Amino acid sequence: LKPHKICRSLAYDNDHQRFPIPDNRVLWNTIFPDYTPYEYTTEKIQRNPRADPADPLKIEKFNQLDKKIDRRSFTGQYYVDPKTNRPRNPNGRTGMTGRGRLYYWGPNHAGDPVVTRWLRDENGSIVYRRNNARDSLKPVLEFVAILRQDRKQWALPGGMVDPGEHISETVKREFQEEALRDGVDKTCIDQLFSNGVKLFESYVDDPRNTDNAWIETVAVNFHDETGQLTKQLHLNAGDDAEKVVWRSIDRNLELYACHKDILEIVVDRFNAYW
Ligand code: RP5
Ligand code: MG
Ligand code: MG
Repeated sequence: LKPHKICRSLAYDNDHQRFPIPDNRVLWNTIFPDYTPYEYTTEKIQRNPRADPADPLKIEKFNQLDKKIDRRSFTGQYYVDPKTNRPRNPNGRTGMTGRGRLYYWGPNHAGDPVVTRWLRDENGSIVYRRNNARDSLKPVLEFVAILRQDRKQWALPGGMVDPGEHISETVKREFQEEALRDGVDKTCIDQLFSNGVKLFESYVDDPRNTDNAWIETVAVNFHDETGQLTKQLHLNAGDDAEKVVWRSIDRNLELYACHKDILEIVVDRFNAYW
């Protein structure tokens, strides 16, 4: 695990400040006697019947599949405080306790669809680029990106796994909600989403993470080799997406959370330009 950084940046929902943590005090096994994190769970989460109860002592199945809620972590067994029954963020301190805006104590599972095709010129030929004269020319990939309403950052059109939902359903549903606003050619989308390749499953350095609640994601790649399938897609931003576009992939992208790391994996998969 890379040490998290984004979920230590101070402001949470503008007026809630995390306790500042120096880089060498992030891990739980470093001593930090002055550490007094800010406790925060939004009112909305506290009132939401689909979110976890306010008191984690009511939850018996951390680190297990709890009916329809998967409380297991990709990082392995996480620590749960025996007194409070609060799970502890496996990646270290965040300066905030409680759940912030997250539904569940412990891991909150998400899915990220990485829909790709080759970047083509007006004639339909694949575009090749190189970073410098010594590199070989490599084909350029593009992916479907959304502009997140909450942070005004470009991102993958991902979302949280619904209770009981399989990840393959999550990525397809979220893509339709955020990138197609549900109005689509169904056969085209079914075909595109019929063979996904898992790229990554991991803890995410998401700005909403706290010491007791965090996001983990599975990123799945759906690649349209000929570009014929995605030609028929009418991108249309919906739900928490403000815009949706095809964006070419390279090392200069600046994306939400760990989404750039995910794209680097897809670039490796196709030996594409970066
Ligand atoms: C990120 O938050 C995940 O990688 C996923 O893209 C997203 C899920 O949250 P919402 O889009 O539902 O807010 O950490
Ligand atoms: Mg969504
Ligand atoms: Mg989303």
